[in-house]
Amino acid sequence: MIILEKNSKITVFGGTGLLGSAIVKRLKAKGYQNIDSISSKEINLLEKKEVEEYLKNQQPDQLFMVAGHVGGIYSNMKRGADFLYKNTTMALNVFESIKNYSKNTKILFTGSTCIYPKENPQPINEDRFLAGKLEKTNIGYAIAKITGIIASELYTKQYGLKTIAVMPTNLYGPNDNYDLENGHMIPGLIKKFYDAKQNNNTITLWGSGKPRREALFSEDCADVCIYLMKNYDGSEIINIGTGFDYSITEFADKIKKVLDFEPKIEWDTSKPDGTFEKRTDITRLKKIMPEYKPRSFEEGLKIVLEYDF
Ligand code: GFB
Repeated sequence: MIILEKNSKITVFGGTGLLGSAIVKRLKAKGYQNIDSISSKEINLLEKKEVEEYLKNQQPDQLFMVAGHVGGIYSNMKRGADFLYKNTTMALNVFESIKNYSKNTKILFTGSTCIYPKENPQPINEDRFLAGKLEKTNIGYAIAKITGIIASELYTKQYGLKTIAVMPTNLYGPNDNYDLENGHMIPGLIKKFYDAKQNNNTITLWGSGKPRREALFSEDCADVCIYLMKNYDGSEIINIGTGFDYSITEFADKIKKVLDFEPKIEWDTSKPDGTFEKRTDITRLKKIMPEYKPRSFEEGLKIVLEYDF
């Protein structure tokens, strides 16, 4: 096992994103001092030469590979080819470059719960990986993440790389993307309700309101990633979810309560519902990290409102 020490040389690819910035913040809070947070402006992970150069020179002890081209359901649907190409290329560039230039680096690769089939017994356990047909709205992203997971497995088997792969559920938190068209549902709802409260507007939400989602606070996910980097070396993928989910309508009700504002809501049913439900089974994670206890949505929401609004 490679030990994550306080003076370990740690790189975070995607360090300015939602999860990456949370990992950097939590690493610093835990006393890690030697952290290199890399954004796409510094190193373009689509350019293999840039990735190789960085790894050849830096040789980090640990690498959190949390960079990605991400977005909500609408953006995934409209630009599926970009999601496929960019996420696949970034993942493969990183694994191949690590193999060639920095073999002692331990990598944590983040997949996503959208790698699981569209239909599943709930909650979804990790054995559902590759067990059925995928949801169409985000198939490009899902296939790219599946490629990354398989790369993690095969590069370990063939070249002895030190990799672990985790599957975070839907995340939200400080520093989220509040773009109403391209962002995810949780930040989208928060922004719509917040703006409507300022202007006393009607709100338009998408779909039927019936699909169910988990919502994991980014810093809770970051704590798990750091814990697993330190304590887990297994080859099995691990869900990072909450174990509890709500319908979109229930999320809207919760945001209403916290903001103390009751707007008129219209539903745009021309927009897709996507996967109906994807509650994660977190038994495997709890066995490794018994103290894991994700915070409630209301608690996380209050922090986001303070930080981002
Ligand atoms: O977070 P989200 O965009 O993506 O949530 P997924 C989509 C669900 O929320 C659909 C409903 O049922 C939408 O109809 N929804 C309601 C809204 N109002 C809104 C709104 O204002 N904005 C948005 N965005 N949705 C993502 C994948 O899927 O899951 C990602 O697209 C990733 O690639 C992530 O895998 C974990 O949850 O459907």
